[in-house]
Amino acid sequence: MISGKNILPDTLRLAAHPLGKFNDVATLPITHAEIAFLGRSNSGKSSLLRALLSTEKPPQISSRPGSTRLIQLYRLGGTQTDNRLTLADFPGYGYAKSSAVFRKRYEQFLLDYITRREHVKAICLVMDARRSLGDEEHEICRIVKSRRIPLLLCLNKGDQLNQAATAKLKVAYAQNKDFFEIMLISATKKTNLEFLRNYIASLG
Ligand SMILES: Nc1nc2c(ncn2[C@@H]2O[C@H](COP(=O)(O)OP(=O)(O)O)[C@@H](O)[C@H]2O)c(=O)[nH]1
Ligand SMILES: [Mg+2]
Repeated sequence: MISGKNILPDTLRLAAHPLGKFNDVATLPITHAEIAFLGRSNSGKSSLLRALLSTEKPPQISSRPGSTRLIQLYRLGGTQTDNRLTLADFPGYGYAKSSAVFRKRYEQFLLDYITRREHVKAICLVMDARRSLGDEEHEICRIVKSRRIPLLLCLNKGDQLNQAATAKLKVAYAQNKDFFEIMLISATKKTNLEFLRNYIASLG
């Protein structure tokens, strides 16, 4: 697991152009290469993208779980036509108030995305570091593995863990082989984002 207190300076944020918000996989524009940010609602996906990207319409952060239900796309580089990596901010799953219909729809959405989009280069799973991997996360691991694309785990809100909890977490994930890389980060404090930033930059 990659952990540490290094803060990503704002000057290193990646320039990105917002491509818009989309309802479902079928309406997404064709892209050249893509990385998607998935995770439970409120885990900090949008905060993470805000910390990594410099863009005129940054993803909205909400303390109210389940408020973003659309896929929001960003293209690296200054303009819409740059033939570079696209980052997809996904809506979250698993919040208590969501209807069964929406949960079902989300599951389909994720499956569609992971199985149909040919140019997905990597998936980044964002999880509150205080939670453990649950059924949804194991399901995501299974689906992503079947496509043989790298799955990165961002354990977010690391700023909320004390030393003892951090040490425990490292032990808990030491033997885990499900992920290409595991990072203990804080999206709001912008700590330990260097690996992910460089990884994204390397994809295009
Ligand atoms: N303490 C702490 N709170 C965070 C962090 N990242 C996100 N949050 C908070 O978690 C809530 C949900 O964040 P958001 O990015 O909207 O999550 P999303 O639903 O996964 O997109 C907001 O209140 C954020 O301020 C973090 O690294 N540390
Ligand atoms: Mg969000």
